[in-house]
Amino acid sequence: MAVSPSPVPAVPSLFDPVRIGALELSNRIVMAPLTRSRAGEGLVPSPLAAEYYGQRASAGLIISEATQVGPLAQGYIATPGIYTREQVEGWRRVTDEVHRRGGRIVVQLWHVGRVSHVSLLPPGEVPVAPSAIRASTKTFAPEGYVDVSEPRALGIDEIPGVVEEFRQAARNAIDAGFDGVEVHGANGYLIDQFLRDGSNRRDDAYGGSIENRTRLLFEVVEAVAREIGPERTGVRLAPVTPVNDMHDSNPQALFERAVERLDALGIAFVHVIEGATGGPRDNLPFDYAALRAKFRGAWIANNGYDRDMAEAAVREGRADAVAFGRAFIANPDLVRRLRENAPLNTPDRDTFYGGGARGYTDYPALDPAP
Ligand code: 8OZ
Repeated sequence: MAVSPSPVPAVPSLFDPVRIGALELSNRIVMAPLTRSRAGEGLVPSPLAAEYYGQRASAGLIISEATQVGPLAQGYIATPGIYTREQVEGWRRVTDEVHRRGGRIVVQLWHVGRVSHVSLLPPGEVPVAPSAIRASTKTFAPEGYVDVSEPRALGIDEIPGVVEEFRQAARNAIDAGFDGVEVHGANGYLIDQFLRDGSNRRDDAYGGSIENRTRLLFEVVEAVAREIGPERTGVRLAPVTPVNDMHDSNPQALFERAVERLDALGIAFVHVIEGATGGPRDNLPFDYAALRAKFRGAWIANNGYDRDMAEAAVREGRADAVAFGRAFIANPDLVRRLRENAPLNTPDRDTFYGGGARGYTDYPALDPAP
C-alpha cells in the first residue's frame, strides 16, 4: 500500500522547516538580534560582520543586530545604520554571505528614542522621546558607560518624519539583500516608549488611550509593510520587560490591542520576549497564549529557552519558532549542536560589545561529521 508522506508533520519539531510569510525556513531555530557594537567608520557593518553572520547561516532565520534608521536613532557606540549608501553596501556583503551559505536574514530596524547620549548624536541634538522624561538607564558612549541624556518630546509634526525613516530603511534593507525586516518595538526604545504609559505622557493623538499609544507602532509597521510587503515584515515586542526603565499600568490590554492591530496589517511574524529581557521570565504575570490568540501569522518566542523548552513550545504549538540569543554568540553551529544534543560553548561577556574577531568570529564549531 502506498503511503504518501505528509508535507507538514502533525506534531512539529524545532528541526522541521516552516514558512514565515514569504520566508522558507529550514528549521525553527532563530538567531535573536544581538547588539555587538563592532560597526566601522560611518557606522558601516565591517567585513568581519559578514563572516560572523555567515558562520551562523544554518539558523532557520537570522535577525540582525539592531540597526538605526537615521542619525537620531542611535543610542550606543558603533551600532550599524542602514540610512547611507555605504551602510547599505556594507550590509550587502553580509546578506550575500548568509545567502551563499544557504541562510535567511532580516534586519532589525530601531530608533532608540530617549535611550541615547548627546555624544552619540549630531552636534546640538538631544535624544527624542514621546515625553521629556529621562530614563534611569545607561548606555555605552565614546566616554564610557554613562547615564542617558535628558530627552525632548517629539513634536506631533515630527512624527511623520520618524515613520518615513523606517519606510526608507525598509526599502534600503531590500536593496541590501535582506529577506525582510523586523521592527524593534521592544526593550524600551522609541516605539516601546510610545506604547507604555510609564514613558508616554502625551495628550495628543499619540498618547493617553491604548489606541493612541499603539498609533506610532501601527503607522511604522504599516509604512514598512506597504513598502516591502507584509509577508516580509515582522515586529519584536517585550510586554513586561523592565529594561531601560520601562513600565505600564496594564500591559495585557495594551499588548493585546497592539497585536490585534498588527494582525490587521497581515504581517509575517510577531517575536515576543517573555519576561525581563535576558533576565527572569517570571518578573510579572502575563498571558502570552492570550496574546498569541490575537495573531494569525507566525509566532516567535524568546528569552531563556533551552533545547527542551524550545522543543516543547514548538511541539505544543505555543510558538512556530524559538529565538536564541547568547547561545548563538558562542555557537555558530547552534542548530547542529541542538539537533545532536551536543555540548554548547560558553559565551564570554567581556567580548559581547566592541572589539574585533575575539569573541565574535572565533568561537569554534564542532568538527565536521566523520
Ligand atoms: C544590549 C545592548 C545594547 C542594545 C536591545 C538593542 O536590548 C538592544 C541592546 C541590547 O534590544
